[in-house]
Amino acid sequence: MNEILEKIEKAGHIVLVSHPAPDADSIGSASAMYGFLLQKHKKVSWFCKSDKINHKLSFIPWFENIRATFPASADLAIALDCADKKRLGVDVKCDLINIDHHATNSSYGDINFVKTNAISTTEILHDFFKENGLKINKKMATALYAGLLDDSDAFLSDEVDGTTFALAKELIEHGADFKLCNKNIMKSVSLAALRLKAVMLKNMSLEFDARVALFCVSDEEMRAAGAVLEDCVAALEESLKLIHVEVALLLKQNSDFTIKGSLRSNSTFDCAKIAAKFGGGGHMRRAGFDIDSVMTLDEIRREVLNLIKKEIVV
Ligand SMILES: [Mn+2]
Repeated sequence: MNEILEKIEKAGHIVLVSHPAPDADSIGSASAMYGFLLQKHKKVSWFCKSDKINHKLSFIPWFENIRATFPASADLAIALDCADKKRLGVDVKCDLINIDHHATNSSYGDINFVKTNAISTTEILHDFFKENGLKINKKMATALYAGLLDDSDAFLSDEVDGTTFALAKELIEHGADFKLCNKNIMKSVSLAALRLKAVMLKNMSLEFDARVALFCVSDEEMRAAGAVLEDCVAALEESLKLIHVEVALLLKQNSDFTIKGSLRSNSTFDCAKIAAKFGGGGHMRRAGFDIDSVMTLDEIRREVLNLIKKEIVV
């Protein structure tokens, strides 16, 4: 039997882990696994260290079961879409299975099921269910589709090819409610997100002959808009549509004055390489990092821009 299925079989209480400030892929993959474990009549919990999870994702099955406290009685944890141990948001003491598609994944699990060529973690899970002859019900299919839709940038990203559409077709045949996913993930926006976008676009600066778009967002601006990190990312990604822009950088101040950095690119510029210099990670075209040093936002801005300058091909 597959070693992951063997671990699941033996476990008494399984906890699924989505990363803090989760996206549709981390929630979707955990949700699909949740559905599978319910079918197997397993005791299952779902942990995510975030006090405010993007409400847009609440349509994903079993979302209401997410908890911010890690259950002490769990004897097996399964991390979904978490590139490194820090992303778990908790020091996991029990057995740990790491299922992910990030190129920077540090193989931190007891079992590591990492496929960096997968477009989403939900693609890995779909293949896992399929190859092991496991039933994908409608709810699981919808959850898997949500991750695929979001991580493929609504089938617009460069990694998309025929297999992506074939996967979408298969999930729809399993009953995935793709219209519900479209409506919630692609076609809905909160008032907070719109208000924050206005502030961000107004304050955006263009660097290096307009090849880099830079956003600095203070905690005060976040609170005034009532926005969450994902709202910043939407405006960040939009700036890549500007004709000369290749790299977009966001430096967001957290309430404890630490800084969250997010990078996006639409060229061969390697975001993960820059993020790694600050202990972060991700993919070539999207990466992130956290800085909790005593540096000010201004100092961090200068340092990151210097690194970008060195990497950007002239
Ligand atoms: Mn992902």
